[in-house]
Amino acid sequence: MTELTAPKSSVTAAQFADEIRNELKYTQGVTPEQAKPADVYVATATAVRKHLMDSWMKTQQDMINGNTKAVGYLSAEFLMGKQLRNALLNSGLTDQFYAAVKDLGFDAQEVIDAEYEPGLGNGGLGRLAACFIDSLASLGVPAFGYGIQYRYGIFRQEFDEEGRQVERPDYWLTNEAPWGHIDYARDQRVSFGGEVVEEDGKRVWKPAWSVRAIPVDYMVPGYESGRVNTLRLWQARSYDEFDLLTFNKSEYLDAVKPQVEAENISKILYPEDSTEVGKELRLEQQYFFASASIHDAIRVFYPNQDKPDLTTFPDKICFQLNDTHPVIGIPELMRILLDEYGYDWDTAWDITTKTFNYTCHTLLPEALEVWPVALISKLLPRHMEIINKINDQFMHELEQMTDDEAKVERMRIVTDGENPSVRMAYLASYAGEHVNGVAELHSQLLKDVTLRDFSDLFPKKFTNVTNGVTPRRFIKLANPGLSNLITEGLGTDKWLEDLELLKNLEPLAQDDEFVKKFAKVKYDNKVRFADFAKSEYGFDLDASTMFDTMIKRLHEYKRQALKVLEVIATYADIKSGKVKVEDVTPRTVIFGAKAAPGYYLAKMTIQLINNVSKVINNDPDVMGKLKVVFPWNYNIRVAQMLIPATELDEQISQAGKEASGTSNMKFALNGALTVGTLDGANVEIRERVGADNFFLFGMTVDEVEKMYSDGYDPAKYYEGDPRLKAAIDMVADGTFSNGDKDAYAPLVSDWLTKDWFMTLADFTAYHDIQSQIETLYGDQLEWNRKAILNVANSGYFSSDRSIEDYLDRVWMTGPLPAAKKAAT
Ligand code: NBX
Repeated sequence: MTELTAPKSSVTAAQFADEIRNELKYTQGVTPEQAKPADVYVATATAVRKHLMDSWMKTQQDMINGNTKAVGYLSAEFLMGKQLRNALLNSGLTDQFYAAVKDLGFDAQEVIDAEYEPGLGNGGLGRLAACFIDSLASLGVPAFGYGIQYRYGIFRQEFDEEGRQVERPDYWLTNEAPWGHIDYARDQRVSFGGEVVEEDGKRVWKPAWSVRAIPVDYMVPGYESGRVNTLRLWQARSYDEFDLLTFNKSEYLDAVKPQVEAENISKILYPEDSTEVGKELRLEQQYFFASASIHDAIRVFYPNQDKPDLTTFPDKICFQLNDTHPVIGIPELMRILLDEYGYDWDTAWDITTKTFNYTCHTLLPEALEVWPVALISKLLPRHMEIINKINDQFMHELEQMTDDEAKVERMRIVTDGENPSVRMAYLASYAGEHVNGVAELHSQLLKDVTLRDFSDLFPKKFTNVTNGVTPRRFIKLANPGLSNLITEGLGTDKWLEDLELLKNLEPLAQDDEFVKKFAKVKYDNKVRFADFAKSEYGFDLDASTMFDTMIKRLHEYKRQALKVLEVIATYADIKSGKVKVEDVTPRTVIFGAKAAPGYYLAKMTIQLINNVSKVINNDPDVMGKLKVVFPWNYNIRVAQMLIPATELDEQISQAGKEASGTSNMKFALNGALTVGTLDGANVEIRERVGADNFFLFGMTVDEVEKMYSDGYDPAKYYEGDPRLKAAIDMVADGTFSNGDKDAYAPLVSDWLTKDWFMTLADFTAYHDIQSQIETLYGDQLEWNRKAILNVANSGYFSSDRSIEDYLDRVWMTGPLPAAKKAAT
């Protein structure tokens, strides 16, 4: 595959080959003849890091010495994807790499494949964090990403004989991981448990146990910016000594956690998405990285100062809370200021409330984190005192602001009653300077529904920042064919830094020659994916069929069930002769999804899709017309292959449930057409690409709300649409379970009696729009024109734009003075 010329480093291919040889010798201890692709990978990564070193150090110096406020992006997840090609691209060494590796006698793809993908995130939220740190560096904004270096990332998904999801541990650190640098000298102590005692009129926390937080630093090179930021992921290690000196209580043995367990804190990423578990270890993780990161920021910005003036802290850095996971950082900063630095409450509160901002990523009430007071008291007793005091202060303020007692009661951060708990979203909404949702509709619903009381009382806090994706990884690296065509069409590759330039492609949608070239790129990407799917999964895909893709976490609200029921109904139509096989547009339906291990119905849906796939793919009656595949273990690498190959993108969640979505942006930018509901960022995508170039269907938020309040009866829809009835009956009668009628009974029963996300109510509209899709697909020139218009009008969805919006609306800061690219 040819790579487009990257911004050039002055290093020649021959020099780069020498550098790789050098690393092979001095870090790997092998000759080029002995080396394996994995050695060349490590040697290359090491060489690239050295190229970035000067820029990295300069960026840190400028940040500390300058007057530009930095951003600390606190996130429990950073779903980075593989680093090598991205680092080469951003450091301008892509061409040199391909030439050098060839010169050394290696296959570049094998070297790239030697990198194990770090899966340190669940889905959209974690990937967004990765896109944001790429954009921060590319814009030259001084920033840290702060998170956890989990030993095990998101589980590796397999399917068993019966099509069920099986979770396997993802031990991503089995081999050398050259991108992370462990910095033992900049460790932090993080303490837990114990008690709070009164000493000289002061509250003093006597923790029971501590862990050592050790930073692992990853360089985050900006594209063409000359800036290299830091992603600092904390690893938990035990201290050798037992620091239990302060103990005098009888519960000593209970309260003291053996130090050997300390390392569990960073052992595993919780594989949850939108269902809260409330596990103690998870709270430990959250506090662990929040505490270490805040202390680290103080260390960085006030080097060698015993008594720094922390009233200037909000001028040095602001922390963005990526959902509620790091919200425990709020009472932690209060504690640091009060107990470690001796500030009075009001000063500490003033500093804290100027430092934090909160992004909410959900609309599902069950996904808003709530921690039992009992648990926080046990693990972080001093923090619980501080949270109680914040709550008291808040209640007092509220009483001054409103006479509505019910409202004051509703807004409690610490709930009353038998099992009191702390609502982390409320704590963040009160203490945070700004609160934002992740798409227009989502931010509006936060204001109108989820956080309404807060937005009524503090309207200025609330804002929107629509999500975005990095065009470097998701167009340039993922889709070299389209990248070349865009550059050819625009006559420049500046679009990689200013994605709104894509707008200038619009006239080319009317140029048949260009449209044909575009169609060819898409076709080649389909062939590329088919080859990949063959070698990786053993699938036989036909690139002349429509590639229709649904990739996202498996969740009821996302409604994978709607897609699979439509597939089954189409299958039934063909089988029964209702639809002539020659009238069917040949389609390959591709699913990618992981389900949380404890999410019963989601896992059953995976099993159903797999077995529908087995039946349909082996039925000669539909051969060549309909195929369903479910590549297991969907991850960033698969996304980078599949998104460019997709023609139809499914974004079919129930309106009012998907906060934003970000794959919808990646698809539009890669020239897929979307079939979607008016949900999340779909609304804005449709506005921009034009209603004619987007397949809209289904109920709106208002219609959904009305239906909930009128009373929803899914059985009515089952009875009312014969295709839907036929599809559900097939699931119930054992067609997809070797005659076992009970296999999917819980799913069928849920559809017919509950169907909380109204899949059945939207089914008929979904089918109707699919018919329109088939008609348009018959006219390839028209289809591809619309696809080009999607690309041309999606420039807004660059994460660079999202970051600009955060700078203007939330962080009130900007780039460092332009860096000269450090000599490479
Ligand atoms: O965040 C996702 C939303 O569902 C998407 O609509 C949105 O586009 C994306 C970025 O804003 N949320 C998400 O991915 N959540 C999680 O992964 C998650 C992880 C752990 C957890 C709860 C949610 N405990």
